[in-house]
Amino acid sequence: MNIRKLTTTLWAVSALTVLPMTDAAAAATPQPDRIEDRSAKPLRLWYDAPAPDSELGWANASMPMGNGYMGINLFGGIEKERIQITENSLYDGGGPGGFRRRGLNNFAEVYIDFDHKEVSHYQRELDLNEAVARVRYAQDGVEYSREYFTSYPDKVMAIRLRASKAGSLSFTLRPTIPFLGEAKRGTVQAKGDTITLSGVMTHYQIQFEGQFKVIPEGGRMQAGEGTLQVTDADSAVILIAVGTNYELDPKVFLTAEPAKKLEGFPSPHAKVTGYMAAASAKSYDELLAKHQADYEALFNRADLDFGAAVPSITTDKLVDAYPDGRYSLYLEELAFQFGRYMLICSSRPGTLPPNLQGIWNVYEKPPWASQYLHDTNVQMAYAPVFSANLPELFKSYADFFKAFQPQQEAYATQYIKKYNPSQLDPDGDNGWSGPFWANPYNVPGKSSIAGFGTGSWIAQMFWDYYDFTRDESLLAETVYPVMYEQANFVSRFVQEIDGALLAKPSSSPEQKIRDTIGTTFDQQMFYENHHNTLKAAEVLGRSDSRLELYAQQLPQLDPIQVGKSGQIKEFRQEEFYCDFKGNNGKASIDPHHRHTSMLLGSYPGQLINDTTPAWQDAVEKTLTLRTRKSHIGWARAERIAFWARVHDGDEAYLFYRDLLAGNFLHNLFNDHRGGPLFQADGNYGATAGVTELLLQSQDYVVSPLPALPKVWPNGSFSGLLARGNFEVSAQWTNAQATQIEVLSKSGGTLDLRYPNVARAVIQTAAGQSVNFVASGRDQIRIETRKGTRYVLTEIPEYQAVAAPADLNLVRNSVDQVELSWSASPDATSYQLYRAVGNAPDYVLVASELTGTDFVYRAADLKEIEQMTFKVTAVRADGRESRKGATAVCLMP
Ligand code: FUC
Repeated sequence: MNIRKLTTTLWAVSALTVLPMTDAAAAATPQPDRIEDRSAKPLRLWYDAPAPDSELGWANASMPMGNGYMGINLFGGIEKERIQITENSLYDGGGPGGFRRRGLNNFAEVYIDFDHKEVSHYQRELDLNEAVARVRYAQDGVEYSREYFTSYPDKVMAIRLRASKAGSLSFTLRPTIPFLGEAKRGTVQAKGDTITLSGVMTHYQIQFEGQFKVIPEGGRMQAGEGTLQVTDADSAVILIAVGTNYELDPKVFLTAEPAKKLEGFPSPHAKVTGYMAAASAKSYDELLAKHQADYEALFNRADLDFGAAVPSITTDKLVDAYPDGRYSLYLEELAFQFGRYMLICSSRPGTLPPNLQGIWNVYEKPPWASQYLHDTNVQMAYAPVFSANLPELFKSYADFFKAFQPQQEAYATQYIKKYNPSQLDPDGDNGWSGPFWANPYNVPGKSSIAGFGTGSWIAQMFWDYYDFTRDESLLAETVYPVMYEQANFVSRFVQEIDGALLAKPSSSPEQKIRDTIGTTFDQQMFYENHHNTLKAAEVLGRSDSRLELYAQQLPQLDPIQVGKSGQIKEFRQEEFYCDFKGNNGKASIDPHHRHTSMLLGSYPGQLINDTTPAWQDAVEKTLTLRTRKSHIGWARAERIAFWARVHDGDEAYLFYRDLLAGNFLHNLFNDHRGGPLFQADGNYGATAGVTELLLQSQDYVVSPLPALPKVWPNGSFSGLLARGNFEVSAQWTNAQATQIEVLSKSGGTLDLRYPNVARAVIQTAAGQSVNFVASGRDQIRIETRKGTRYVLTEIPEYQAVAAPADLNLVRNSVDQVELSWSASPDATSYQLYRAVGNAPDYVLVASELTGTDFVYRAADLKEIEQMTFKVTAVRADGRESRKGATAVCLMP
């Protein structure tokens, strides 16, 4: 049985059966907050009162919807329903420059006035299973219900208003244009069954239009001044379509004169009229069915279950209870799904990508102008797009990028001329340089706030677009050219300094020290893109002229520097954690800064992974030093993922908890830093972070449950995506996987890591036996067939070996180090490793140590300035602890 359909039916059934709404009858009626009445878990936000009709109500309590063409915030008002519409191209570029521009504008405020006041049994809900919102209540023995959805295939919002008694539905539809004035002119006119709202946003000469069509059943309809009044109807459908004359075209970015950017593009009237004509030719039920099929094809791909019971309290109460220590598992599941929901609402092919506020903006001057910020925020919006199995949603960004790329190519030539003129291609073949912020009309080029690494970070998203989908034509046509030309820019931009090829100037996003050389942010991003470009060229069999140069440059890009505190340095000049004072010796690095850009090689990058354990330990050390002090939403989300990548699910979970407790509002919008100030990145990032706890594949080894927190001992997930286009599901009990399933969507080699996996029963879903090669006890390789599902069961239990702790060392002479550590309860012996300087991996230097101290001597010690020691525990069964006790040893 399809549970989504059942949910709808129950609403419909209860809508008919609760009448008359006496208390006794109401009690006997299936209430939608009772999970026991349903066959499966509903994912929904629900409330027993409308969202307050205020700015705060918008941010905190309204229910977001969207189809890429429009974002909706729905209040569910009784006397006055308020539907706020956002269209991501309606942008006011006026006001002072940069971030201080006025920015994205509120498209429309739509009201539906009802003659309802003293109502009972009020409920509103946003159902994530179907992407449908509902409101219902009773008045004078009549039950009123409303249903809302935004359809991507039909490009409209549809609303159905119903009453349980014929002839009792009366309302006035009243769309308005907010913030009319010099910057925005427009009118609202009603004629026949349609209201047309149209006007011009003057700065960029954006023509906008919205059409609102009312289709009543029974009763009468009358047009007023920009209104449609319906009286005594049985029910009614309202359809909404919006648009502007914006088109994604390089010309928009390359044209300097604001008023000329959209010149020549047709008025939106024909387009919006076409959407409306096509949609109104269908019945409401047809529109709904098409919407559900489209949405569910994306949403139902992935699922998550920590065994939460569905709470009987409203979502606002659930959110409020969470910081009080009532850590609802349901909220933890819901927030994961909500980020996926928001991405589906805000990032559809053919529409603009999600900006800082996704596709939801009520303001005239939104925070940071609702732009696209490329030093973390855009990347975070897309952080879950591949891993949470929604790869086609990246297309909206890929198309946006393509439109502004020519402008970035023009900048690239300017920057090479300015910063490294000897490398300039006089014909302008200098690749493209990384932007910082962008909006649908402008990309202003370099900013010393961010560093040029933003470009390679963008290219990394493109690489992942291929790497998770393994679509070779996508690689050839879309992905590779972006990567190759980014590497082109980088290969000309870097300068040889102290034997390395370094960015100059270089910044680490948002740190006060700017325009220095070779920050880890820039170097890591450059390295990853050079590396991945070479890989992509290999897949495609390309031999383009600069590939050889990229290969030569790669080792000199020197991406990782380990500091004297054992940290990954953020600045090359840093020695101990955050001690670099800038070029002038006076600046300071914020040791608890929200940005942790030096760790991007660990996440979302691939450079630091399980094959580079010394770097992994340096990441962990850095995270420990960065502490939990930052209360910025997206930064908390990002740290879930960082901790997941170093396999510490419990620490990662604390950031998830902080985020849900400290940043999530009643409608689950992420509050950036109080205010509330809504930023969508923390929502998308929460989903991405949770995904990293459940599945990783950065080193091309598919790793289910790599960092499971203790608080989720039992559960399951399904339909997450790993590199190589493997769709993975798992079930676990007492923190042990009981079943792992991998669907090979492109064929190819599957490497899979899980403790004791080599002793599992491995079959296809059809029950055929599977040939595999084991590499040790914990890793297997299967040459998969495309379309085949591989099922692993009877995986022998595994208990992790506890690591030793508190490694102390005394280097009492140049060639001798005395080490001691606290015992592991599991150890029968210990192993000692060292990693010299910036080495990614350790070398084993002593084993079968039975005590908790050791004197280490080595002939080469006197030449070593800095190294990291690590002690691990070995159990009687030969198993070694994954983590160890580490300490940095410096020259005395
Ligand atoms: C970057 C971040 C801020 C904020 C802003 C919109 O500058 O450092 O925290 O998210 O973008």
